Amino acid sequence: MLCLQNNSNIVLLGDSAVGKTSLISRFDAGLFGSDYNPTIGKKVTEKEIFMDIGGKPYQMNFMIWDIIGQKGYKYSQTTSFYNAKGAIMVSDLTRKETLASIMSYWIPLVLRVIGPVPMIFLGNKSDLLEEKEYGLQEIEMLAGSCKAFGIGRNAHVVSAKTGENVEAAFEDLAQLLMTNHVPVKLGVDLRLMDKTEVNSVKDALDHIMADFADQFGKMEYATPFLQHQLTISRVDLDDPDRDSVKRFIDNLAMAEGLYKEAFKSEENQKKRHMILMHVRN
Ligand SMILES: Nc1nc2c(ncn2[C@@H]2O[C@H](COP(=O)(O)OP(=O)(O)OP(=O)(O)O)[C@@H](O)[C@H]2O)c(=O)[nH]1
Ligand SMILES: [Mg+2]
Repeated sequence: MLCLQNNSNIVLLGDSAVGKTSLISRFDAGLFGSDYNPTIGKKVTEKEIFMDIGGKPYQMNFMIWDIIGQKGYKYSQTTSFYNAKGAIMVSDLTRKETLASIMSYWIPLVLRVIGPVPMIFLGNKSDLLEEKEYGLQEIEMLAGSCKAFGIGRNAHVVSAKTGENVEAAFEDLAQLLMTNHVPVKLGVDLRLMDKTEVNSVKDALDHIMADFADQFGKMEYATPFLQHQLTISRVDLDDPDRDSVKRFIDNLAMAEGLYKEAFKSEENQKKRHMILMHVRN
């Protein structure tokens, strides 16, 4: 029988360590690891699912984007997901503040960058029963305020560790994407976004990474370079200090020197040090 196909880019968003990468790995490969390696830049996973909607077979081809989760890296985040068709908002059931930041940080960012696309809301780590700080009811309340972005089931309690509800959650998003009209983009000019909001060392680092990725072509290609340079410069993404970001700028310039003309990498280096000099803390 003929199968209707749909291709969709989707993005997982939520604070650091809520389990975005783990959910993708569970969904894609059925695997779970207890080590924590923060995601930097952007990684893409392709996965298709087959569904039956109203008696008709559907195939959904997902391109799943996993991006930097640290709050404050708005510019890098923005360049990573600006043409996503849907979003999975992940919070950690053992940390209530991660649910609050879906409302205060992640939804506003999505609305500003891509507009009101279908979203689903997951509370992850349901296996940690003893440490739970909230449950499905609170997630449903939050999801309820976003019903306008797609009608259907859009809240789940999940576990990347046990696999509970993980597949069902992705299927719900697929269903929302297939049955709801995706509104047109807001048309935000990403290059102009937040250029004036560089107030801290973290903001400066965010802009420097986004600028590097912008010149490199795409965030996903730039990711391995950025990751390596951040590691050798000993930058702590949660709380970057000025000296480590200076090392990062110099190391980036050295790396860029390998494939760019010398004057261009020097110009970049100067520009990036200037950005850092202009922030106070
Ligand atoms: N018990 C339990 N631990 C989990 C679960 N999901 C993720 N973890 C653990 O939580 C930690 C963070 O998981 P990640 O998947 O790396 O989190 P993330 O949201 O991708 O983090 P960033 O990339 O920094 O934004 C890791 O140590 C995981 O093993 C879960 O369902 N149950
Ligand atoms: Mg991650």
